[in-house]
Amino acid sequence: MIRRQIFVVARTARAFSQCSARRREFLPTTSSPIVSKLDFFNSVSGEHNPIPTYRLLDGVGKPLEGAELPDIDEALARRLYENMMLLPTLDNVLYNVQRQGKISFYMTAYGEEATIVGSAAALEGDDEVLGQYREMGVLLWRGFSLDKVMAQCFGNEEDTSGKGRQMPVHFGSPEHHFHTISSPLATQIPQAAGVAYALRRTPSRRSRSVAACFFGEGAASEGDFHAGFMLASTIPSPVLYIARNNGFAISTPSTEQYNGDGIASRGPGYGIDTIRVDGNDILAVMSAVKEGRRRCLEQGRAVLVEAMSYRVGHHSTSDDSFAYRARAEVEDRKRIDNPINRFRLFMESRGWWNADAETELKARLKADVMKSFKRAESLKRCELGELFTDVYGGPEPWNIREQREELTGLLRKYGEIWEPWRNELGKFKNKGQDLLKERTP
Ligand SMILES: Cc1ncc(C[n+]2csc(CCOP(=O)(O)OP(=O)(O)O)c2C)c(N)n1
Ligand SMILES: [Mg+2]
Repeated sequence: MIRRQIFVVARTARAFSQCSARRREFLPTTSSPIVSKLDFFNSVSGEHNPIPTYRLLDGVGKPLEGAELPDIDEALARRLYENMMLLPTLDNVLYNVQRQGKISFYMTAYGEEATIVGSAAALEGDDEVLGQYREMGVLLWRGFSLDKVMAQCFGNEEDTSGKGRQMPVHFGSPEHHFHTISSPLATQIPQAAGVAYALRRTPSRRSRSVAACFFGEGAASEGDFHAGFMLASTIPSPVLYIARNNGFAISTPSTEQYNGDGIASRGPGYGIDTIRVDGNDILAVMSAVKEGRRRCLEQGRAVLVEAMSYRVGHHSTSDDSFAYRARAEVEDRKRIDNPINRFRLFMESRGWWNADAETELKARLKADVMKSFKRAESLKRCELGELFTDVYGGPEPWNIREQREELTGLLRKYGEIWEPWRNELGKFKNKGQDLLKERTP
């Protein structure tokens, strides 16, 4: 008996010594090689430390040596460029409109035009998009009209996103497969994992559609980021995460948001194929998102694209970024690495663009935006009673009924006699009569 035990111990010891010598044995639940060197690590692999940034065009729009450009002809290039140019045109007008007090709030996408339009162009029109709030360009790419943009921001009677019940820039459109933006950060990340799972479970969409989820590097500090990535990692589904790393979360620079190598370094921790891309290079963004999308569908798994850019504008109209960053830094970034200029130079080098085309485009976009703005300004808000419709599916629940009845009671009391209420009611279609007409319960 004792001899037998000695034999077992000896055999185990021999196995251990062999395995550290050969370094090819594994513990039962991993494929981790055994090593005898005490070695902590802080990167996923030496080869990718730090994680490289994929780029195709240099700062003056010239293809890098060996760069494989995506399939692009003059028509597509013009479409990309026009869509990028539309964003600052809209932003300039709507930012000023907010300053005049005509809309309550606004957020610009200055500096992120290539990230947004390049991603939009690489997706299919019916891929489900879950955005954060700077992704209006995806909707515009899909044909969401300027009138609809204005209607949402003004919250007027033509607002199909939310009947004027949402803050500006909280767009949504089932027709354009664009899920309504919600203010609480990062909620879209686990939701996207769920949407992608639903796509996989739907025979007509399986292997055909992905859920594309945009989020900022600041939002990635939320617990929901990890919850979402965990879901996507363990319940495989075609979700394409696009992290817009623009250097800031309101006033917090990205250097204070993480101690690792950006957001990309987190992908491999969740077993997710990952790439970091120059977000100011529209062709690189297109290629990365296209390939990311292909992998999502081929493997039925999540993919992460981290697009590096710089938030040129203030965070929103509620922010003054010069309180926490130098004006000169912003001006430099705008000049040195401007995504729109980079692509224009590329187009010019191909003979696809010139100064006349630029002048014509700027005038046309400005005129289109101003026309929509003036129209939106002249429209009324929805009927006041719309405040209470379709908040939930099905019949009106008791809590909504109570709130509607309370407002109706207050309108009866103050609607006509108190000037601020009278003025406010004048902005609604039918001046609140739809509620007043209702019988008192
Ligand atoms: C849960 C939650 N916390 C805080 C906020 C306030 N907030 C709105 S935007 C923002 C910064 C987000 O930064 P980032 O994700 O990098 O997006 P960016 O604005 O740079 O596009 C914060 C803190 C919020 N909306 N929701
Ligand atoms: Mg940010």
